[in-house]
Amino acid sequence: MARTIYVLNGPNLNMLGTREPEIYGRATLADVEKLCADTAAGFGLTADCRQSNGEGELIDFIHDAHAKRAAGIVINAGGYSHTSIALHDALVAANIPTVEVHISNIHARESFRHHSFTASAAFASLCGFGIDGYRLAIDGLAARIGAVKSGEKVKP
Ligand code: CA2
Repeated sequence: MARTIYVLNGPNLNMLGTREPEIYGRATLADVEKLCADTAAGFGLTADCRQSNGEGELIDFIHDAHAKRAAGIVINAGGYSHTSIALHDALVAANIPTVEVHISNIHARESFRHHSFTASAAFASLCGFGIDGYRLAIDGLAARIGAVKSGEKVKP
C-alpha cells in the first residue's frame, strides 16, 4: 500500500492566485495540490492535501496524520506559523517527519513574519521558492523517509 504524506495548508492559502501575485505568484491552491500529488506519486507516495482557515482544524489534521501513521507532513501554516504554539505542540506530539514551507521569503518581509513556531517542530524549512518549495519539500521528505523515485535503484 502506498505510504501517505499529509500536505497541510493554513489560513488564506485557499486564496492563492487571486491576489498579491507579486508575493505569492499566480498558481492556485489546486495547482499546488496537483504539484504535490504528482511529486509524491513519483516516489510511490500518496499526498493527502488539506487546507483550513481554522487553527483547531489544522491541529485535527495533524492528529489524524498521527492516527493514520502518515509517513510525513509538509505544512504551510500561513499566518499561524508566526503565532501558534498549539500547532507547534501538535507537530511535536505527532512525531512525524515534517517539512515547513513558505511560498514567500518570510525573512525578507515584515519582522513579525521572521519567527515561525512551527519551524522548530520540523526537520527542515523552506521559504522563498514560490510554490516550487512544495516540490522541494517532498523531495527532501522522501529522502528523509527513504522513499525512492519510481524506476530508481536503491544505492547499496
Ligand atoms: O509565504 C507563505 O507561504 C506564507 O505562509 C503565506 C501566509 C503568510 O501569512 C505567511 O507569513 C507566509 C499568508 C497566506 C496568504 O495567502 C494569500 C495568497 C493570495 C491571496 C491572498 C492570500
